[in-house]
Amino acid sequence: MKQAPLHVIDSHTEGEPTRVVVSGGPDLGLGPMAERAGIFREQHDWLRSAVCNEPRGHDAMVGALLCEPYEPDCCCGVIFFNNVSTLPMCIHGTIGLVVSLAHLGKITSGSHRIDTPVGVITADLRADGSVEVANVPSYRQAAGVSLEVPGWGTVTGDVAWGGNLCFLIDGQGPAVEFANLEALTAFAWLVRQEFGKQGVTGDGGVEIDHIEVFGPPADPALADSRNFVLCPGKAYDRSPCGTGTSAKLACLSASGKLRAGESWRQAGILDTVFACRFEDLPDGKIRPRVSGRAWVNGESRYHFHPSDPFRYGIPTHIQHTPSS
Ligand code: PYC
Repeated sequence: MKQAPLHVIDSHTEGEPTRVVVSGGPDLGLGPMAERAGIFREQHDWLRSAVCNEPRGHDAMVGALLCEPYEPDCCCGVIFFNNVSTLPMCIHGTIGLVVSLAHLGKITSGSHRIDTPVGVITADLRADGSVEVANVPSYRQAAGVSLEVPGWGTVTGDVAWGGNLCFLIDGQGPAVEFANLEALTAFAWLVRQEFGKQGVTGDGGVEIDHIEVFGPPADPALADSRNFVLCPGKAYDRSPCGTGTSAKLACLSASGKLRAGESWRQAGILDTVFACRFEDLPDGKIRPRVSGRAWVNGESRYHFHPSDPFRYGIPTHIQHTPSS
């Protein structure tokens, strides 16, 4: 059967790209978003690879498949994915999705509920174009987890859920500076591999696949902290990573360093900033609110010529075991 062209909108959120698949995607049924994400992973991985891998994409690309929602009162559903698999959640991608939907005239300023595989989130598109996302409940799963990392000795950090499962390291590893991108990537990848080798996972066997390294901000007047975040496909997040920042807020809350309603400005490695706060939830978790800006910067139709050997992308060499 001939594959229909895909219509995609490109944007970047504080530097990190999002590619929204607006139409032409596969029929995943009308079940809950987690079920549809499973069908997408198992039966339609070609779309993920066609959108995120070369020659159309690159390792940092995050895709967002626009779907009909399952949950009532949502404006849409979404499945996020990257160069290696699906992502349970993506905040920079949500900000990119909202700005893309506004660009298409599908939504206007105001509050919008969005259905995702890990729960309903709310995105507020403000008059100034910025977007605040109220994320899924986030929490610290473990504090002071240590592991031996070759060449670095004992590395200690916290494990926290912010829509993706993150390991947060503060003050160890290479200095968090743009000039150290390669060293930071090598360090974070070693940490990630060590978790794999030692079989250390989060609650329910979920893979710890976002590694974050924190350091002081370039300018304390503009941010409270600067991070480097290595995503599951070995690409660093160009933005401050919204799920990683949600995990950070959960750790700050758990250690009593930040209280509900207080502001946290998280800079990423490009010194772009997410402005954040959180609410306490009755079960001890928090609801992070992360705001940032995105810009639409492209729009395409993808064609799939049967003679093109790379119409479904060049498979990545990065090894990854999807856990959700
Ligand atoms: O902003 O949550 C995020 C994110 C996850 C992976 C890349 N960006």
